[in-house]
Amino acid sequence: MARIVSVVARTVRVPLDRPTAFANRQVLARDYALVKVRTDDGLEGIGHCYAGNFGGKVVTLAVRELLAPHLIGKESTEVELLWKELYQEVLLHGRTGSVMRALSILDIALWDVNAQAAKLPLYRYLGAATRDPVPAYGSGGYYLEGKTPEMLGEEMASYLALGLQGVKMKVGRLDPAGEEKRVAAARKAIGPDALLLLDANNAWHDVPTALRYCERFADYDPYWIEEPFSPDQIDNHAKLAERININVATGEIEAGRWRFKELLDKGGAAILQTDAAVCGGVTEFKRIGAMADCYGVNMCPHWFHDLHLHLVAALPNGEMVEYFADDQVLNFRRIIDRQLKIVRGKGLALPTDPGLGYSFDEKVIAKLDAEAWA
Ligand code: SMN
Ligand code: MG
Repeated sequence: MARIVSVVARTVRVPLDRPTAFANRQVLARDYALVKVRTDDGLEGIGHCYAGNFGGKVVTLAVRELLAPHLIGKESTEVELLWKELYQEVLLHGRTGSVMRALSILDIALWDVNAQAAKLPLYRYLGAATRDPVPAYGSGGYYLEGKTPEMLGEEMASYLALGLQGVKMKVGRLDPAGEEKRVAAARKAIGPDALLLLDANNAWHDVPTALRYCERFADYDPYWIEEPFSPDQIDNHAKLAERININVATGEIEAGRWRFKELLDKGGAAILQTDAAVCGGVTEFKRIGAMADCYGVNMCPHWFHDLHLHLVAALPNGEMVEYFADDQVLNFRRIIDRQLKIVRGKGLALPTDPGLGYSFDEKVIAKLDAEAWA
């Protein structure tokens, strides 16, 4: 039993070395909102989320103004109760988006501090569903000036060479013929058997357009097509899923178990990519994961491999982690003090340190901006 004695937050902006792009957005810098929750037994849990090119301060403000005051003096192990109370606070302000991200990262920090108190790595504290390394795919395949399909193919092959279980690339920025060339080059480079995943990042608005792309992609045997439409277009997801022989995966910017239930009820996703830092924290991720299992749907959470490794390893329907091999796309890697290890051909090694098993690298963070913890 431990009481929460302090909650602090700050925003950190990490510019990309080389601005990059996916279907219909450019990435120039990444804003991260960070929190630290301290308890009276001297332990500190952390939480973090991504907030786009410039949105970090919106999340940080929601933590500071709306949610943190509510946690002070509360018992940290009452995660379900605290979630319910924080959810009451977010109702007026955002059941998805920045305010839900604020709730999510506080919830993550509570799970981190509680697992530390139990002296268990988070996945064990959650009830370990495996003893083995966690399968992971190498994620990338972004659009860069001058990047040819052959160069994309080399990038994809390099992830397999690390000993990962599959690869993911972006699609949806070029016309269907241009995209087919990219997908063909990726398949050629990785061989016939490796998992190839395609991420459209909400590229399309209507089913006929999505079909024009997906029918071409089908020849290259992709395992999934990710986020073909905006998350609000649940019916479109379901209609597309009925028409193609590629699994539809989505969920990285969706929040709350109710919307995931609607998505599953309508047949809009064969794989969920729920992100604990977006959907409502570890508490909500567990609920969504258990519900998805009833629909025969596995969890392949969205990025932050350091966090999501624990959740994939803790759920019976946890399938794969999205892994970023360097600090270019997931430049969050630069601001923490530990990196995961790959067990060749098997996946990511399970961590042994208590809690999440990593902390923020304060020295690096201090150099990135002038904002203080508050
Ligand atoms: C993605 C989007 C935003 C931040 C990181 C990664 C991408 C993915 O959609 O699925 O990797
Ligand atoms: Mg994605």
